[in-house]
Amino acid sequence: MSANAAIADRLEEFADRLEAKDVAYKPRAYRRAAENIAAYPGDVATLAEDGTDAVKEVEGVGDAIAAKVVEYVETGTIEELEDLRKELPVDMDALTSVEGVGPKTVGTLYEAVGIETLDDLEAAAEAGDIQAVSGFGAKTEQNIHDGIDFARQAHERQLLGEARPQGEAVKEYLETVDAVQACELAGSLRRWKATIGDVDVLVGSDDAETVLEAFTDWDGADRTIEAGSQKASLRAGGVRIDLRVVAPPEFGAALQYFTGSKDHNVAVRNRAIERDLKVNEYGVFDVADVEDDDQRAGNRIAGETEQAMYEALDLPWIPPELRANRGEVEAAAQDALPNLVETEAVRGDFHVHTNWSDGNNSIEEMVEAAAKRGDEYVAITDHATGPGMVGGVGVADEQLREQRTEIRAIDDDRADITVFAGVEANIDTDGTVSVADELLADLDLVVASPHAGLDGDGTEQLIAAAKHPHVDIIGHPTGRYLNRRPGLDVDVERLASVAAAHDTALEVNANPQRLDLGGNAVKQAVEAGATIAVNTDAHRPANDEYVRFGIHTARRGWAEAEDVLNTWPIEDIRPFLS
Ligand code: DGT
Ligand code: CA
Ligand code: CA
Ligand code: ZN
Repeated sequence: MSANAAIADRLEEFADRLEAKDVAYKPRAYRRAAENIAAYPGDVATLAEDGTDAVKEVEGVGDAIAAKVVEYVETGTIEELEDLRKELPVDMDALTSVEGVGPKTVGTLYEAVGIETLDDLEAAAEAGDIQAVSGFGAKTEQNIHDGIDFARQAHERQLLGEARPQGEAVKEYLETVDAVQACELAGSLRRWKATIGDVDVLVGSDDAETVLEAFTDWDGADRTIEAGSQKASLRAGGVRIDLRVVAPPEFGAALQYFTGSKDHNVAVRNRAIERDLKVNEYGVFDVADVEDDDQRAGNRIAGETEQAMYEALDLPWIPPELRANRGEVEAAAQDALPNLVETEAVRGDFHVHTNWSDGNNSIEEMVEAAAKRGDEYVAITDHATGPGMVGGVGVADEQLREQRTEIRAIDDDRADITVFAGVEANIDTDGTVSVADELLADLDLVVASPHAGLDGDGTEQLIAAAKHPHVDIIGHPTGRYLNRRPGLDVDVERLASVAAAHDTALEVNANPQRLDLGGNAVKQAVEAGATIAVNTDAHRPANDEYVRFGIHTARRGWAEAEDVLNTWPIEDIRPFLS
Protein backbone atom coordinates (compact mmCIF):
# COMPACT_ATOMS: atom_id res chain seq x y z
CA MET A 1 0.00 0.00 0.00
CA SER A 2 1.33 3.41 -0.80
CA ALA A 3 2.00 5.73 2.12
CA ASN A 4 -0.90 7.99 1.10
CA ALA A 5 -3.27 5.03 1.00
CA ALA A 6 -2.15 3.91 4.46
CA ILE A 7 -2.80 7.37 5.91
CA ALA A 8 -6.17 7.57 4.16
CA ASP A 9 -7.07 4.16 5.58
CA ARG A 10 -6.46 5.32 9.14
CA LEU A 11 -8.59 8.43 8.61
CA GLU A 12 -11.38 6.34 7.07
CA GLU A 13 -11.30 4.09 10.10
CA PHE A 14 -11.38 7.16 12.31
CA ALA A 15 -14.47 8.36 10.45
CA ASP A 16 -16.13 4.94 10.78
CA ARG A 17 -15.51 4.84 14.50
CA LEU A 18 -16.83 8.36 15.04
CA GLU A 19 -19.87 7.46 13.02
CA ALA A 20 -20.38 4.33 15.11
CA LYS A 21 -20.57 6.64 18.13
CA ASP A 22 -23.15 8.79 16.34
CA VAL A 23 -20.86 11.83 16.20
CA ALA A 24 -22.27 14.42 13.78
CA TYR A 25 -20.45 16.13 10.84
CA LYS A 26 -16.90 15.07 11.78
CA PRO A 27 -17.03 11.68 10.01
CA ARG A 28 -17.78 13.43 6.72
CA ALA A 29 -14.82 15.76 7.14
CA TYR A 30 -12.49 12.84 7.87
CA ARG A 31 -13.76 10.90 4.87
CA ARG A 32 -13.30 13.86 2.57
CA ALA A 33 -9.76 14.36 3.87
CA ALA A 34 -9.04 10.65 3.43
CA GLU A 35 -10.22 10.76 -0.18
CA ASN A 36 -8.11 13.79 -0.96
CA ILE A 37 -5.03 12.29 0.68
CA ALA A 38 -5.46 9.04 -1.25
CA ALA A 39 -5.75 11.02 -4.49
CA TYR A 40 -2.97 13.48 -3.67
CA PRO A 41 -0.30 13.31 -6.39
CA GLY A 42 2.64 13.90 -4.00
CA ASP A 43 3.77 11.97 -0.93
CA VAL A 44 1.77 13.17 2.09
CA ALA A 45 4.22 11.56 4.53
CA THR A 46 6.92 13.86 3.15
CA LEU A 47 4.62 16.86 3.75
CA ALA A 48 4.06 15.62 7.30
CA GLU A 49 7.79 15.76 7.95
CA ASP A 50 7.53 19.53 7.39
CA GLY A 51 4.73 19.88 9.93
CA THR A 52 0.99 20.45 9.99
CA ASP A 53 0.98 23.56 7.77
CA ALA A 54 2.48 21.55 4.92
CA VAL A 55 -0.14 18.82 5.32
CA LYS A 56 -2.87 21.47 5.19
CA GLU A 57 -1.93 22.01 1.55
CA VAL A 58 -4.05 18.96 0.85
CA GLU A 59 -7.61 20.05 0.16
CA GLY A 60 -10.07 19.44 2.97
CA VAL A 61 -7.37 18.97 5.61
CA GLY A 62 -7.63 21.39 8.55
CA ASP A 63 -5.64 21.74 11.77
CA ALA A 64 -7.11 18.78 13.63
CA ILE A 65 -6.70 16.31 10.79
CA ALA A 66 -3.25 17.59 9.85
CA ALA A 67 -2.12 17.03 13.43
CA LYS A 68 -3.32 13.43 13.27
CA VAL A 69 -1.50 12.85 9.98
CA VAL A 70 1.73 14.19 11.46
CA GLU A 71 1.25 12.06 14.57
CA TYR A 72 0.68 8.97 12.45
CA VAL A 73 3.71 9.59 10.25
CA GLU A 74 5.94 10.28 13.27
CA THR A 75 4.75 7.53 15.61
CA GLY A 76 2.94 5.00 13.46
CA THR A 77 -0.26 5.39 15.52
CA ILE A 78 -2.91 7.97 16.33
CA GLU A 79 -3.64 8.04 20.03
CA GLU A 80 -7.26 9.10 19.67
CA LEU A 81 -7.82 6.30 17.19
CA GLU A 82 -6.29 3.81 19.60
CA ASP A 83 -8.71 5.04 22.28
CA LEU A 84 -11.65 4.61 19.92
CA ARG A 85 -10.47 1.09 19.10
CA LYS A 86 -10.39 0.20 22.80
CA GLU A 87 -13.80 1.69 23.34
CA LEU A 88 -15.26 -0.33 20.46
CA PRO A 89 -13.11 -3.45 20.02
CA VAL A 90 -14.63 -4.57 16.71
CA ASP A 91 -13.20 -5.62 13.36
CA MET A 92 -14.68 -2.55 11.66
CA ASP A 93 -13.27 -3.31 8.21
CA ALA A 94 -14.62 -6.86 8.06
CA LEU A 95 -18.03 -6.04 9.55
CA THR A 96 -18.70 -3.06 7.30
CA SER A 97 -17.80 -5.15 4.26
CA VAL A 98 -21.16 -6.89 4.73
CA GLU A 99 -23.78 -5.21 2.57
CA GLY A 100 -26.22 -3.25 4.70
CA VAL A 101 -23.90 -3.07 7.69
CA GLY A 102 -22.50 0.42 8.19
CA PRO A 103 -20.45 1.82 11.07
CA LYS A 104 -23.57 2.85 12.98
CA THR A 105 -24.98 -0.67 12.78
CA VAL A 106 -21.65 -2.00 14.00
CA GLY A 107 -21.84 0.33 17.00
CA THR A 108 -25.43 -0.62 17.78
CA LEU A 109 -24.81 -4.35 17.45
CA TYR A 110 -21.75 -4.16 19.67
CA GLU A 111 -23.66 -2.35 22.40
CA ALA A 112 -26.70 -4.60 22.16
CA VAL A 113 -25.22 -8.06 21.44
CA GLY A 114 -21.44 -7.69 21.77
CA ILE A 115 -20.67 -8.49 18.10
CA GLU A 116 -16.95 -7.96 17.35
CA THR A 117 -16.17 -10.17 14.33
CA LEU A 118 -17.74 -11.64 11.19
CA ASP A 119 -18.07 -14.96 13.02
CA ASP A 120 -19.95 -13.24 15.87
CA LEU A 121 -22.20 -11.58 13.32
CA GLU A 122 -22.99 -14.86 11.62
CA ALA A 123 -23.71 -16.63 14.91
CA ALA A 124 -25.97 -13.79 16.06
CA ALA A 125 -27.89 -13.80 12.76
CA GLU A 126 -28.38 -17.57 13.02
CA ALA A 127 -29.54 -17.34 16.63
CA GLY A 128 -32.08 -14.62 15.79
CA ASP A 129 -30.31 -12.18 18.13
CA ILE A 130 -30.20 -9.38 15.57
CA GLN A 131 -33.92 -9.14 14.90
CA ALA A 132 -34.40 -8.78 18.65
CA VAL A 133 -32.46 -5.51 18.62
CA SER A 134 -34.64 -2.41 18.40
CA GLY A 135 -34.64 -0.97 14.89
CA PHE A 136 -33.82 -4.32 13.23
CA GLY A 137 -36.28 -6.85 11.89
CA ALA A 138 -36.32 -10.39 10.57
CA LYS A 139 -35.78 -9.17 6.99
CA THR A 140 -32.72 -7.10 7.94
CA GLU A 141 -31.31 -10.05 9.84
CA GLN A 142 -31.81 -12.32 6.82
CA ASN A 143 -30.13 -9.77 4.51
CA ILE A 144 -27.16 -9.48 6.82
CA HIS A 145 -26.86 -13.24 6.99
CA ASP A 146 -26.99 -13.50 3.19
CA GLY A 147 -24.26 -10.89 2.84
CA ILE A 148 -21.71 -12.58 5.10
CA ASP A 149 -20.49 -15.28 2.68
CA PHE A 150 -20.13 -12.78 -0.13
CA ALA A 151 -18.12 -10.46 2.12
CA ARG A 152 -15.85 -13.34 3.18
CA GLN A 153 -15.10 -14.46 -0.39
CA ALA A 154 -14.73 -10.95 -1.67
CA HIS A 155 -12.06 -10.12 0.84
CA GLU A 156 -9.71 -12.55 -0.84
CA ARG A 157 -9.55 -10.86 -4.26
CA GLN A 158 -8.01 -7.53 -5.11
CA LEU A 159 -9.57 -4.97 -7.44
CA LEU A 160 -7.93 -4.66 -10.85
CA GLY A 161 -7.58 -0.94 -10.17
CA GLU A 162 -5.42 -1.66 -7.12
CA ALA A 163 -3.47 -4.65 -8.40
CA ARG A 164 -2.65 -3.22 -11.83
CA PRO A 165 -0.55 -0.27 -10.53
CA GLN A 166 1.33 -2.68 -8.25
CA GLY A 167 2.04 -5.00 -11.17
CA GLU A 168 3.13 -2.12 -13.37
CA ALA A 169 5.42 -0.76 -10.64
CA VAL A 170 7.20 -4.08 -10.21
CA LYS A 171 7.50 -4.54 -13.98
CA GLU A 172 8.99 -1.07 -14.37
CA TYR A 173 11.48 -1.86 -11.62
CA LEU A 174 12.46 -5.27 -13.02
CA GLU A 175 13.09 -3.73 -16.44
CA THR A 176 15.88 -1.70 -14.88
CA VAL A 177 17.66 -4.90 -13.79
CA ASP A 178 20.43 -5.81 -16.26
CA ALA A 179 19.85 -9.55 -16.05
CA VAL A 180 16.22 -9.12 -17.17
CA GLN A 181 15.92 -9.70 -20.93
CA ALA A 182 12.13 -9.69 -21.16
CA CYS A 183 9.41 -8.93 -18.65
CA GLU A 184 5.62 -9.13 -18.90
CA LEU A 185 2.67 -9.23 -16.55
CA ALA A 186 0.71 -12.49 -16.92
CA GLY A 187 -2.34 -14.15 -15.35
CA SER A 188 -5.66 -12.44 -14.75
CA LEU A 189 -3.94 -9.05 -14.60
CA ARG A 190 -2.87 -9.35 -18.23
CA ARG A 191 -6.40 -10.41 -19.12
CA TRP A 192 -7.69 -7.31 -17.24
CA LYS A 193 -10.08 -9.33 -15.14
CA ALA A 194 -12.11 -7.11 -12.77
CA THR A 195 -10.72 -8.83 -9.68
CA ILE A 196 -7.35 -10.43 -9.22
CA GLY A 197 -6.32 -13.38 -7.03
CA ASP A 198 -2.63 -12.62 -7.35
CA VAL A 199 -0.29 -10.76 -9.67
CA ASP A 200 1.80 -12.96 -12.00
CA VAL A 201 5.00 -11.58 -13.46
CA LEU A 202 7.21 -13.38 -15.94
CA VAL A 203 10.86 -12.66 -16.70
CA GLY A 204 13.06 -14.11 -19.43
CA SER A 205 16.68 -14.33 -18.25
CA ASP A 206 19.71 -16.62 -18.18
CA ASP A 207 20.48 -15.50 -14.66
CA ALA A 208 17.50 -16.36 -12.47
CA GLU A 209 19.45 -15.94 -9.25
CA THR A 210 20.26 -12.28 -9.86
CA VAL A 211 16.71 -11.53 -11.02
CA LEU A 212 15.12 -13.16 -7.98
CA GLU A 213 17.48 -11.36 -5.66
CA ALA A 214 16.59 -8.02 -7.22
CA PHE A 215 12.91 -8.93 -6.96
CA THR A 216 12.96 -9.72 -3.24
CA ASP A 217 15.03 -6.54 -2.69
CA TRP A 218 12.40 -4.36 -4.39
CA ASP A 219 11.61 -1.51 -2.05
CA GLY A 220 7.90 -1.70 -2.87
CA ALA A 221 7.78 -5.14 -1.22
CA ASP A 222 6.36 -5.52 2.27
CA ARG A 223 7.71 -9.05 2.80
CA THR A 224 8.87 -12.16 0.97
CA ILE A 225 6.40 -15.04 1.08
CA GLU A 226 8.70 -17.62 -0.51
CA ALA A 227 11.81 -17.71 -2.67
CA GLY A 228 13.15 -20.61 -4.74
CA SER A 229 15.61 -20.97 -7.61
CA GLN A 230 13.20 -20.15 -10.48
CA LYS A 231 10.39 -18.30 -8.73
CA ALA A 232 9.55 -16.17 -5.72
CA SER A 233 6.48 -14.56 -4.19
CA LEU A 234 6.14 -11.46 -2.17
CA ARG A 235 3.48 -9.26 -0.67
CA ALA A 236 3.26 -5.62 -1.69
CA GLY A 237 0.46 -3.23 -0.79
CA GLY A 238 -1.90 -6.03 0.11
CA VAL A 239 -1.26 -7.90 -3.17
CA ARG A 240 0.62 -11.17 -3.65
CA ILE A 241 3.10 -10.99 -6.51
CA ASP A 242 4.42 -14.22 -8.07
CA LEU A 243 7.53 -13.95 -10.22
CA ARG A 244 8.75 -16.75 -12.46
CA VAL A 245 12.03 -16.63 -14.34
CA VAL A 246 12.42 -18.72 -17.50
CA ALA A 247 15.12 -19.11 -20.16
CA PRO A 248 14.61 -16.62 -23.04
CA PRO A 249 13.91 -19.33 -25.69
CA GLU A 250 10.94 -20.44 -23.55
CA PHE A 251 9.65 -16.97 -22.67
CA GLY A 252 6.78 -16.92 -25.19
CA ALA A 253 5.61 -20.38 -24.18
CA ALA A 254 5.65 -19.48 -20.49
CA LEU A 255 3.87 -16.18 -21.18
CA GLN A 256 1.16 -17.97 -23.14
CA TYR A 257 0.75 -20.59 -20.40
CA PHE A 258 0.79 -18.26 -17.40
CA THR A 259 -1.54 -15.73 -18.99
CA GLY A 260 -4.33 -18.30 -18.97
CA SER A 261 -7.14 -18.52 -18.54
CA LYS A 262 -7.00 -22.19 -17.72
CA ASP A 263 -10.02 -22.76 -19.95
CA HIS A 264 -8.36 -20.98 -22.85
CA ASN A 265 -5.23 -23.06 -22.35
CA VAL A 266 -7.28 -26.26 -22.46
CA ALA A 267 -8.83 -25.19 -25.78
CA VAL A 268 -5.38 -24.37 -27.19
CA ARG A 269 -3.95 -27.67 -25.99
CA ASN A 270 -6.80 -29.61 -27.62
CA ARG A 271 -6.16 -27.86 -30.90
CA ALA A 272 -2.51 -28.90 -30.65
CA ILE A 273 -3.42 -32.53 -30.02
CA GLU A 274 -5.55 -32.56 -33.20
CA ARG A 275 -2.39 -31.58 -35.05
CA ASP A 276 -0.10 -34.16 -33.39
CA LEU A 277 1.54 -31.31 -31.51
CA LYS A 278 2.12 -30.71 -27.81
CA VAL A 279 1.75 -27.30 -26.14
CA ASN A 280 3.02 -26.57 -22.65
CA GLU A 281 4.84 -23.86 -20.73
CA TYR A 282 8.10 -24.79 -22.53
CA GLY A 283 6.99 -24.57 -26.14
CA VAL A 284 5.11 -26.18 -28.99
CA PHE A 285 6.61 -29.56 -29.86
CA ASP A 286 6.10 -31.92 -32.77
CA VAL A 287 5.55 -35.24 -31.03
CA ALA A 288 4.42 -37.34 -34.02
CA ASP A 289 7.23 -39.92 -33.53
CA VAL A 290 8.01 -39.38 -29.86
CA GLU A 291 7.21 -41.85 -27.09
CA ASP A 292 9.12 -40.03 -24.34
CA ASP A 293 6.80 -38.26 -21.92
CA ASP A 294 9.38 -35.67 -20.85
CA GLN A 295 7.80 -32.20 -21.04
CA ARG A 296 10.46 -30.93 -23.46
CA ALA A 297 10.56 -34.07 -25.60
CA GLY A 298 9.96 -33.76 -29.35
CA ASN A 299 11.00 -31.27 -31.95
CA ARG A 300 10.46 -27.74 -30.62
CA ILE A 301 8.77 -25.59 -33.26
CA ALA A 302 7.94 -22.52 -31.15
CA GLY A 303 8.56 -21.03 -27.71
CA GLU A 304 10.46 -17.76 -27.85
CA THR A 305 7.50 -15.54 -28.68
CA GLU A 306 3.80 -15.84 -28.01
CA GLN A 307 3.08 -14.93 -31.62
CA ALA A 308 5.02 -18.00 -32.78
CA MET A 309 3.19 -20.21 -30.27
CA TYR A 310 -0.17 -19.36 -31.84
CA GLU A 311 1.23 -19.45 -35.35
CA ALA A 312 2.44 -23.00 -34.79
CA LEU A 313 -1.22 -23.89 -34.26
CA ASP A 314 -2.31 -22.01 -37.41
CA LEU A 315 -3.79 -19.22 -35.34
CA PRO A 316 -3.26 -15.46 -35.23
CA TRP A 317 -2.13 -14.05 -31.88
CA ILE A 318 -5.13 -13.72 -29.57
CA PRO A 319 -5.41 -10.60 -27.37
CA PRO A 320 -5.22 -11.59 -23.67
CA GLU A 321 -8.59 -10.00 -22.82
CA LEU A 322 -10.29 -12.54 -25.09
CA ARG A 323 -8.62 -15.60 -23.56
CA ALA A 324 -11.57 -17.03 -21.67
CA ASN A 325 -12.65 -19.88 -23.94
CA ARG A 326 -15.72 -17.97 -25.03
CA GLY A 327 -15.30 -18.67 -28.72
CA GLU A 328 -11.98 -16.88 -29.28
CA VAL A 329 -10.07 -19.94 -30.48
CA GLU A 330 -12.78 -20.77 -33.03
CA ALA A 331 -12.92 -17.11 -34.13
CA ALA A 332 -9.14 -17.01 -34.46
CA ALA A 333 -9.19 -20.19 -36.55
CA GLN A 334 -11.60 -18.50 -38.98
CA ASP A 335 -9.58 -15.29 -38.92
CA ALA A 336 -12.64 -13.60 -37.43
CA LEU A 337 -11.22 -12.09 -34.24
CA PRO A 338 -12.67 -8.67 -33.40
CA ASN A 339 -10.56 -5.59 -34.01
CA LEU A 340 -10.69 -4.50 -30.36
CA VAL A 341 -11.23 -0.90 -29.28
CA GLU A 342 -8.09 0.89 -28.02
CA THR A 343 -7.79 3.38 -25.15
CA GLU A 344 -6.20 5.89 -27.56
CA ALA A 345 -9.40 5.93 -29.62
CA VAL A 346 -11.41 7.52 -26.81
CA ARG A 347 -12.52 11.08 -27.60
CA GLY A 348 -14.68 11.93 -24.61
CA ASP A 349 -16.60 11.05 -21.47
CA PHE A 350 -20.37 11.07 -20.93
CA HIS A 351 -20.57 10.75 -17.14
CA VAL A 352 -18.83 13.28 -14.91
CA HIS A 353 -19.79 14.77 -11.54
CA THR A 354 -19.01 18.15 -10.06
CA ASN A 355 -19.45 19.85 -6.70
CA TRP A 356 -23.03 20.64 -7.70
CA SER A 357 -23.68 17.12 -6.39
CA ASP A 358 -21.16 14.77 -4.75
CA GLY A 359 -18.18 15.56 -6.96
CA ASN A 360 -15.09 17.25 -5.59
CA ASN A 361 -14.47 19.96 -8.22
CA SER A 362 -16.17 22.73 -10.12
CA ILE A 363 -17.58 22.35 -13.62
CA GLU A 364 -14.68 24.43 -14.98
CA GLU A 365 -12.11 22.19 -13.29
CA MET A 366 -13.63 18.99 -14.61
CA VAL A 367 -13.92 20.44 -18.11
CA GLU A 368 -10.33 21.65 -17.94
CA ALA A 369 -9.16 18.17 -16.89
CA ALA A 370 -11.00 16.58 -19.83
CA ALA A 371 -9.58 19.14 -22.25
CA LYS A 372 -6.10 18.59 -20.87
CA ARG A 373 -6.16 14.90 -21.66
CA GLY A 374 -7.21 15.81 -25.18
CA ASP A 375 -10.90 14.97 -25.06
CA GLU A 376 -13.12 16.51 -27.73
CA TYR A 377 -16.28 16.39 -25.64
CA VAL A 378 -17.41 15.86 -22.06
CA ALA A 379 -20.84 15.63 -20.44
CA ILE A 380 -21.51 17.00 -16.98
CA THR A 381 -23.99 14.65 -15.34
CA ASP A 382 -24.61 15.44 -11.70
CA HIS A 383 -27.02 13.37 -9.65
CA ALA A 384 -30.63 14.45 -9.70
CA THR A 385 -32.57 14.26 -6.46
CA GLY A 386 -34.92 11.36 -6.26
CA PRO A 387 -35.29 7.88 -4.87
CA GLY A 388 -32.05 6.25 -3.83
CA MET A 389 -30.25 9.54 -3.34
CA VAL A 390 -29.47 9.54 0.36
CA GLY A 391 -27.73 12.36 2.19
CA GLY A 392 -29.08 15.14 -0.03
CA VAL A 393 -26.33 15.02 -2.66
CA GLY A 394 -28.74 15.27 -5.58
CA VAL A 395 -29.49 18.44 -7.55
CA ALA A 396 -33.15 19.54 -7.66
CA ASP A 397 -34.82 20.27 -11.02
CA GLU A 398 -34.73 24.03 -10.50
CA GLN A 399 -30.96 24.00 -9.84
CA LEU A 400 -30.43 21.72 -12.81
CA ARG A 401 -31.87 24.49 -15.00
CA GLU A 402 -29.42 26.94 -13.47
CA GLN A 403 -26.56 24.50 -13.93
CA ARG A 404 -27.52 24.00 -17.56
CA THR A 405 -27.23 27.75 -18.15
CA GLU A 406 -23.79 27.75 -16.55
CA ILE A 407 -22.63 24.75 -18.59
CA ARG A 408 -23.85 26.41 -21.81
CA ALA A 409 -21.80 29.50 -20.91
CA ILE A 410 -18.67 27.42 -20.28
CA ASP A 411 -19.24 25.57 -23.53
CA ASP A 412 -19.50 28.90 -25.41
CA ASP A 413 -16.23 30.03 -23.83
CA ARG A 414 -14.24 27.01 -24.88
CA ALA A 415 -13.29 26.45 -28.47
CA ASP A 416 -11.27 23.31 -27.69
CA ILE A 417 -13.94 21.05 -26.22
CA THR A 418 -17.70 20.58 -26.41
CA VAL A 419 -19.43 20.47 -23.05
CA PHE A 420 -22.78 18.74 -22.89
CA ALA A 421 -25.28 19.65 -20.17
CA GLY A 422 -26.56 16.40 -18.74
CA VAL A 423 -27.87 14.72 -15.64
CA GLU A 424 -27.62 11.36 -13.92
CA ALA A 425 -31.18 10.45 -13.06
CA ASN A 426 -32.31 7.52 -10.95
CA ILE A 427 -34.29 4.63 -12.26
CA ASP A 428 -37.07 4.16 -9.75
CA THR A 429 -38.65 0.86 -8.64
CA ASP A 430 -41.39 1.32 -11.26
CA GLY A 431 -38.93 2.06 -14.07
CA THR A 432 -39.64 5.78 -14.15
CA VAL A 433 -36.87 8.33 -14.22
CA SER A 434 -36.46 10.86 -11.40
CA VAL A 435 -36.48 14.15 -13.35
CA ALA A 436 -39.36 16.06 -14.96
CA ASP A 437 -39.80 15.20 -18.65
CA GLU A 438 -39.73 18.78 -19.90
CA LEU A 439 -36.38 19.32 -18.14
CA LEU A 440 -34.96 16.09 -19.57
CA ALA A 441 -35.98 17.31 -23.00
CA ASP A 442 -33.96 20.50 -22.48
CA LEU A 443 -30.76 18.71 -21.50
CA ASP A 444 -28.22 17.45 -24.04
CA LEU A 445 -27.79 14.08 -22.44
CA VAL A 446 -29.44 11.89 -19.82
CA VAL A 447 -27.77 9.03 -17.99
CA ALA A 448 -30.32 6.93 -16.11
CA SER A 449 -28.90 4.56 -13.50
CA PRO A 450 -30.16 2.17 -10.87
CA HIS A 451 -28.98 3.26 -7.43
CA ALA A 452 -30.88 1.48 -4.71
CA GLY A 453 -33.86 -0.64 -4.06
CA LEU A 454 -34.77 -2.05 -7.49
CA ASP A 455 -36.86 -5.18 -7.07
CA GLY A 456 -36.06 -8.52 -8.65
CA ASP A 457 -33.48 -8.65 -11.41
CA GLY A 458 -34.22 -5.06 -12.48
CA THR A 459 -34.62 -6.02 -16.14
CA GLU A 460 -38.12 -4.57 -16.56
CA GLN A 461 -37.21 -1.25 -14.95
CA LEU A 462 -34.01 -0.93 -16.99
CA ILE A 463 -35.92 -1.74 -20.17
CA ALA A 464 -38.52 0.91 -19.35
CA ALA A 465 -35.73 3.44 -18.83
CA ALA A 466 -33.99 2.38 -22.07
CA LYS A 467 -37.26 3.04 -23.94
CA HIS A 468 -37.68 6.49 -22.38
CA PRO A 469 -37.39 8.98 -25.26
CA HIS A 470 -34.98 11.27 -23.37
CA VAL A 471 -32.68 8.66 -21.85
CA ASP A 472 -29.41 8.29 -23.78
CA ILE A 473 -27.33 6.01 -21.57
CA ILE A 474 -28.14 3.40 -18.92
CA GLY A 475 -25.46 4.00 -16.27
CA HIS A 476 -23.78 1.12 -14.37
CA PRO A 477 -26.66 -1.17 -15.38
CA THR A 478 -26.33 -3.87 -12.71
CA GLY A 479 -25.32 -1.53 -9.88
CA ARG A 480 -22.68 -4.01 -8.77
CA TYR A 481 -19.93 -2.99 -6.37
CA LEU A 482 -17.04 -5.39 -6.70
CA ASN A 483 -16.34 -7.22 -3.44
CA ARG A 484 -19.32 -5.48 -1.83
CA ARG A 485 -22.50 -6.36 -3.61
CA PRO A 486 -23.18 -8.60 -6.59
CA GLY A 487 -25.60 -6.27 -8.39
CA LEU A 488 -28.83 -7.00 -10.24
CA ASP A 489 -29.05 -10.21 -12.23
CA VAL A 490 -30.10 -8.32 -15.36
CA ASP A 491 -31.16 -10.13 -18.53
CA VAL A 492 -28.56 -8.27 -20.56
CA GLU A 493 -29.55 -9.78 -23.89
CA ARG A 494 -33.12 -8.49 -23.61
CA LEU A 495 -32.05 -5.11 -22.27
CA ALA A 496 -29.46 -4.76 -25.02
CA SER A 497 -31.85 -5.47 -27.87
CA VAL A 498 -34.29 -2.86 -26.54
CA ALA A 499 -31.42 -0.41 -26.02
CA ALA A 500 -30.23 -1.01 -29.59
CA ALA A 501 -33.70 -0.35 -30.98
CA HIS A 502 -34.06 2.92 -29.04
CA ASP A 503 -30.58 4.35 -29.60
CA THR A 504 -29.78 4.05 -25.90
CA ALA A 505 -26.22 3.13 -24.98
CA LEU A 506 -25.30 0.76 -22.15
CA GLU A 507 -22.51 1.95 -19.91
CA VAL A 508 -19.28 0.32 -18.93
CA ASN A 509 -18.74 2.33 -15.79
CA ALA A 510 -14.96 2.50 -15.60
CA ASN A 511 -14.70 3.09 -11.86
CA PRO A 512 -12.56 0.09 -10.75
CA GLN A 513 -15.03 -0.57 -7.93
CA ARG A 514 -17.77 -1.11 -10.49
CA LEU A 515 -16.57 -2.12 -13.99
CA ASP A 516 -20.26 -2.40 -14.81
CA LEU A 517 -21.19 -3.79 -17.30
CA GLY A 518 -18.49 -6.43 -16.96
CA GLY A 519 -16.82 -8.30 -19.82
CA ASN A 520 -19.35 -11.12 -20.23
CA ALA A 521 -22.26 -8.69 -20.25
CA VAL A 522 -20.54 -6.42 -22.78
CA LYS A 523 -20.15 -9.40 -25.10
CA GLN A 524 -23.89 -10.13 -24.87
CA ALA A 525 -24.71 -6.46 -25.38
CA VAL A 526 -22.47 -6.06 -28.42
CA GLU A 527 -23.84 -9.26 -29.96
CA ALA A 528 -27.37 -7.88 -29.50
CA GLY A 529 -26.32 -4.75 -31.40
CA ALA A 530 -26.22 -2.29 -28.51
CA THR A 531 -23.81 0.63 -28.33
CA ILE A 532 -21.47 0.77 -25.33
CA ALA A 533 -20.48 3.97 -23.52
CA VAL A 534 -17.27 3.74 -21.49
CA ASN A 535 -17.54 6.43 -18.81
CA THR A 536 -15.36 7.42 -15.87
CA ASP A 537 -18.19 8.57 -13.56
CA ALA A 538 -15.39 10.87 -12.38
CA HIS A 539 -15.83 12.74 -9.12
CA ARG A 540 -12.38 14.42 -9.43
CA PRO A 541 -9.85 15.01 -12.23
CA ALA A 542 -7.57 12.19 -11.06
CA ASN A 543 -10.31 9.70 -11.98
CA ASP A 544 -8.99 10.08 -15.52
CA GLU A 545 -6.98 6.94 -15.05
CA TYR A 546 -10.21 4.93 -14.96
CA VAL A 547 -10.61 5.16 -18.74
CA ARG A 548 -8.20 2.34 -19.47
CA PHE A 549 -9.92 0.00 -17.00
CA GLY A 550 -13.21 0.65 -18.75
CA ILE A 551 -11.78 0.19 -22.22
CA HIS A 552 -10.06 -3.08 -21.34
CA THR A 553 -13.31 -4.30 -19.80
CA ALA A 554 -15.05 -3.47 -23.10
CA ARG A 555 -12.28 -5.41 -24.86
CA ARG A 556 -13.04 -8.40 -22.64
CA GLY A 557 -16.51 -8.13 -24.18
CA TRP A 558 -15.13 -8.17 -27.75
CA ALA A 559 -16.04 -4.52 -28.36
CA GLU A 560 -14.65 -2.81 -31.44
CA ALA A 561 -14.19 0.96 -31.76
CA GLU A 562 -17.48 1.42 -33.59
CA ASP A 563 -19.36 -0.33 -30.75
CA VAL A 564 -18.08 2.29 -28.30
CA LEU A 565 -19.82 5.68 -28.38
CA ASN A 566 -16.81 7.48 -26.89
CA THR A 567 -14.73 6.83 -30.01
CA TRP A 568 -17.27 8.45 -32.35
CA PRO A 569 -16.63 11.89 -33.84
CA ILE A 570 -18.83 14.66 -32.48
CA GLU A 571 -20.87 14.87 -35.72
CA ASP A 572 -22.10 11.34 -34.99
CA ILE A 573 -22.62 11.93 -31.27
CA ARG A 574 -25.16 14.72 -31.71
CA PRO A 575 -27.68 12.68 -33.72
CA PHE A 576 -27.27 9.74 -31.35
CA LEU A 577 -28.10 11.96 -28.37
CA SER A 578 -31.04 13.73 -29.93
P1 DGT B 1 -6.25 -15.22 -10.35
O1 DGT B 1 -4.84 -15.11 -9.90
O2 DGT B 1 -7.09 -16.09 -9.49
O3 DGT B 1 -6.89 -13.91 -10.55
O4 DGT B 1 -6.28 -15.92 -11.79
P2 DGT B 1 -5.06 -16.31 -12.75
O5 DGT B 1 -5.67 -16.62 -14.06
O6 DGT B 1 -4.01 -15.28 -12.71
O7 DGT B 1 -4.57 -17.68 -12.12
P3 DGT B 1 -3.22 -18.10 -11.39
O8 DGT B 1 -2.50 -16.96 -10.79
O9 DGT B 1 -3.61 -19.22 -10.48
O10 DGT B 1 -2.36 -18.74 -12.55
C1 DGT B 1 -1.87 -17.96 -13.62
C2 DGT B 1 -2.08 -18.66 -14.92
O11 DGT B 1 -1.30 -19.86 -14.97
C3 DGT B 1 -3.50 -19.13 -15.17
O12 DGT B 1 -4.30 -18.11 -15.74
C4 DGT B 1 -3.29 -20.24 -16.16
C5 DGT B 1 -1.98 -20.85 -15.73
N1 DGT B 1 -2.22 -22.02 -14.89
C6 DGT B 1 -2.02 -22.10 -13.57
N2 DGT B 1 -2.34 -23.34 -13.13
C7 DGT B 1 -2.76 -24.03 -14.20
C8 DGT B 1 -3.23 -25.36 -14.40
O13 DGT B 1 -3.33 -26.16 -13.49
N3 DGT B 1 -3.59 -25.71 -15.68
C9 DGT B 1 -3.48 -24.82 -16.72
N4 DGT B 1 -3.85 -25.22 -17.94
N5 DGT B 1 -3.05 -23.58 -16.56
C10 DGT B 1 -2.69 -23.18 -15.32
CA1 CA C 1 -2.90 -14.58 -10.88
CA1 CA D 1 -0.33 -16.87 -9.45
ZN1 ZN E 1 -22.41 8.85 -11.50
